[in-house]
Amino acid sequence: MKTIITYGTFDLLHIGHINMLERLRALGDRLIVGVSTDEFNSIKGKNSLYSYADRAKIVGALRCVDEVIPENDWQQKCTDIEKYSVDIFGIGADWQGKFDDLMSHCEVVYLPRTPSISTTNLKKILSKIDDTSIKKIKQGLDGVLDIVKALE
Ligand code: C2G
Repeated sequence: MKTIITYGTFDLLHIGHINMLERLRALGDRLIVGVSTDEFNSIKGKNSLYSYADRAKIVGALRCVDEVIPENDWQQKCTDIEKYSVDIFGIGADWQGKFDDLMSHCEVVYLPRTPSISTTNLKKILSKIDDTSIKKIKQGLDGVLDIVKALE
């Protein structure tokens, strides 16, 4: 039984997250995911749209995920690796080298990220749909409706 562990915020779950988790799961038999709590996210300078409870539930619902635990701080990785008898710690290459200190506890792998998708970009796109844009969209749709009515 080969156990893999990874950590992340996993807010607005997208294909990049899914690809990473599936690739990590394929390295062994059990994947444990530490989902960052809301308190830890503020320490990380991140403000997630979904609460910890929702993000943990969403990640836990994935077939490739066997167990979800809360990520409360940077230090817990060493104890988690011992506690869950972890063989491989894995994370995206955006953290390249940052967790090499864990190599004394288990194998450490950095996997390439999925290009051109991120929660930050999704949030930017979603935030663009402001009132002005909605008004413009409505005007456009009203115009189309007028044409359709004129054709009747
Ligand atoms: N990821 C990816 N491709 C993307 C976006 C994210 O492969 N396009 C991967 C990241 O590299 C990471 C995982 O998905 O391995 C989760 O990413 P985040 O939710 O952004 O997690 P992060 O805030 O980096 O938290 O202690 C470690 C931290 O908790 C990591």
